[in-house]
Amino acid sequence: MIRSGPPALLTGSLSQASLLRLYHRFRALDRNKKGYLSRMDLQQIGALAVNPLGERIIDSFFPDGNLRLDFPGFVRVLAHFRPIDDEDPGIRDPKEPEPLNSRMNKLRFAFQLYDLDRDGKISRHEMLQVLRLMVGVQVTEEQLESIADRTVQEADEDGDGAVSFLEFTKSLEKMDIEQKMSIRILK
Ligand SMILES: [Ca+2]
Ligand SMILES: [Ca+2]
Repeated sequence: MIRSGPPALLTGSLSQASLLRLYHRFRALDRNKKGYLSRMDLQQIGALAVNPLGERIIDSFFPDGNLRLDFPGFVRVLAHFRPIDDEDPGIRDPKEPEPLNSRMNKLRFAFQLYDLDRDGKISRHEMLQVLRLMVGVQVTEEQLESIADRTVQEADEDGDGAVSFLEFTKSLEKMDIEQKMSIRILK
């Protein structure tokens, strides 16, 4: 018997076809056919395994200490990583919510990977923790600390010693965040 498509849910701007592909991906990752994904299931995703922030990104699939990721949750988080459609004319109904893969939402998502205690600011300590994940072992702790200091100082416009979301967006303005946050999770 052939099981039909994914359960009905609010899909935003996702097409039926990409939703179906996501559903197949979800079922393939669900190794024991549990009906949900665990952390271990997500750790099989190659793009996450090689991403220095992979574990942190996996955390974002499991808000509030949940251990189970259902299909709607999977779609919601993955939407952040979808490349922005080049053909998107950029004109949309203002009543429509902003698409999850918009630049602003990608920035917000990136920001919360740094902001561990969720106080709305990236402290020097939080910056240091992310850098530690991202750079190789050949860098000494002292070098890391000075990189963290410099990164925070460069972004910190109001001089409170931490990076607010606004400061974060400004310092990344020239970076191609869309490119960097578009992780191929679909094969
Ligand atoms: Ca913080
Ligand atoms: Ca600041």
